Amino acid sequence: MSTLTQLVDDLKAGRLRVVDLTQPLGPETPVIGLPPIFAASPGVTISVISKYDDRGPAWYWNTLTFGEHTGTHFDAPVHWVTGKDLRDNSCDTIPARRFVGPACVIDVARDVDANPDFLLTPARIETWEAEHARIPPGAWVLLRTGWSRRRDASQFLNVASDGPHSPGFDASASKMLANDRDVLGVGVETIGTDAGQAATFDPPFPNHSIMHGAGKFGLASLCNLDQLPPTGAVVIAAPLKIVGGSGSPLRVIAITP
Ligand code: 23J
Ligand code: MN
Repeated sequence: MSTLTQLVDDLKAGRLRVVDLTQPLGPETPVIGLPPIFAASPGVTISVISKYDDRGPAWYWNTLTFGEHTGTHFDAPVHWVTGKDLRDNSCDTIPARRFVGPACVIDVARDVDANPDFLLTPARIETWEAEHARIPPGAWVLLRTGWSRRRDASQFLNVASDGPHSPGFDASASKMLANDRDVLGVGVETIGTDAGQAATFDPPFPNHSIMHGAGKFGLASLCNLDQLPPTGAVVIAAPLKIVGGSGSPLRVIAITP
């Protein structure tokens, strides 16, 4: 039997499952708040073109307005200045092969419960690798923080007087994953792939800076990571083919035992 015949059979028999790692996209979707000196991204607007009415008697459709980096979304290398001159760095030019890879799920939810500013370190990645396997080239590394349990926008954004507080990556961990492990990219449950306080880090937003400078991707606002094993799932994360696009909302699908 071919691999794909086996895949279809296993899905049908329930030996494999499809897990949706995507949050709903709508007017309630929270948007990232950057320091006020920077331009803001708009929230989601959905307006009806027609709905079985005099504007279109037999059809319903909407116009959508939102920033490319809204809700569950993909970050392309061209999103960051460090990736602006790389080849195939935008949503329309990245080869589709690079949207599919094995998932390595690193569970730090308990650490994040104790410290919302938790940062993943190389030591923590090595501990995970000692327990599971070395992160293979071309993997999606998914940081399971439990942050998607925060349903309420104010809890999800977690903004204090000194800015947002949410977990992310130490710069050294981003370098290890991008350069030494050659991942496809990283995925997170938070609003962006950098920690809430990352505007104050050196360099600012180190995960974006390092990942995109190395031609790697980001996935933000994922959910249901608690339904994935540490290894063994395959993730498909294919953005809209926006010409020159820096990112896009997308449906992220995992196939898992
Ligand atoms: C622009 C500036 C900073 C950040 C971001 C965007 C994102 O998180 C994003 O969605 O890429 S941190
Ligand atoms: Mn983004």
